Amino acid sequence: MTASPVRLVAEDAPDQPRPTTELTELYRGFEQELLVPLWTEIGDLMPAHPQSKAAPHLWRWDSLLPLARRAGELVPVGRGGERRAIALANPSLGGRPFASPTLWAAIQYLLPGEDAPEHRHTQHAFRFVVEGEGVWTVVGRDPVAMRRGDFLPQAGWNWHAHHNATSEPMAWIDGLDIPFQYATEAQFFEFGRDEVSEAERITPERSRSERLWGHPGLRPVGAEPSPAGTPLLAYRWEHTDRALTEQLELEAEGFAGVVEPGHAAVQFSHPGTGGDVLPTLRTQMHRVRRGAETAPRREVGSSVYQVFDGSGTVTIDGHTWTVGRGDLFVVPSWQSLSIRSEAGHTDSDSGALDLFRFSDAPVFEALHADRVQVEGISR
Ligand code: GTQ
Ligand code: FE2
Repeated sequence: MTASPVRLVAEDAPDQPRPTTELTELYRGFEQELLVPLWTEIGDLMPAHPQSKAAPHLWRWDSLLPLARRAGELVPVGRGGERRAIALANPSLGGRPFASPTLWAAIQYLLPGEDAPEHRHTQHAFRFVVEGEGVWTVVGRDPVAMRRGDFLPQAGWNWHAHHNATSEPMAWIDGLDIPFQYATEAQFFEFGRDEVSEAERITPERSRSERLWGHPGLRPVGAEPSPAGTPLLAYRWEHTDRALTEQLELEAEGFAGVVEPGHAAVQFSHPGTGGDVLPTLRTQMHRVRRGAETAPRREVGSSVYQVFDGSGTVTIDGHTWTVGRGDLFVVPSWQSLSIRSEAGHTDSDSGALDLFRFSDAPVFEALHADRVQVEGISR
């Protein structure tokens, strides 16, 4: 890992005159008038490449889940706190509940019969389910079932609530752009109704959004979705899994389509625009064939990954961790990541390492600030 830049005391900045009484007085003058010269700050402000304040870090599902369960026993869910969500706090971000400078990642837990009350906010959000089922997330009064492998986006400013309609507790992960909107001071929030009617606490197999928008390559004529967020509220595992399986099959048959040898990936997309599902968040599912390893790659912007299935090792800027189902890790801006799929227990037929990924890439692309480097090749 590269050392973080040192903030220089004025006299130690490069090419500075010897300290004199006059110079000391000059700096005192700057301080009194609330002025800071560039030459003492430039290493931190304008580094040669991004020097993330965040650290790479791994959170183990086996540690998170028992704590979420315990929170289920001890902490009620209701108005005010709104959600029993426990956020990953990057060890280098001062204890703030930020996985990276832009990304929020949390484990949320809901007991049988519980309701997380209705609210809306400008922060864009999604749910991803690594295990279990039984919760319906109700977005714009459309109840959407959540099951293992499903990805459920929910664009900012939509009313939403969650209810557990079964006899089992359920945990899942939330991803939001909370730190990004915190930094840019762009947030709005509103409480919804305190109680929803019994008629709304229904548990349909298919949501209205899926019935309208969930048909591959077919868009309903006459529906005008907002380009700011996908109208499709659930991306089901059976489709994601099949897409990845068929990419790798095609590779084995000698046809193109994979990211790199042994590595297939799909991006969740807005069915009306083909762009990202959410304005600030990019979401993907990756599958690395057993025994394969991805080329070290660095990107502007940060990512959080959750292992969905399989096992292996991940190396982020020289730190290597072994990973298994449910484990979450963060890749800070411009730190290189490579993933190696290794033999281990899997439930799936593929025996591969499956990873869900979310990142802040759309922000950087919108600003033309995106850059990628793969094994020394710049793009
Ligand atoms: O489920 O609505 O993890 O509003 C953080 C903020 C989840 C949610 C979080 C939220 C939610
Ligand atoms: Fe919310």
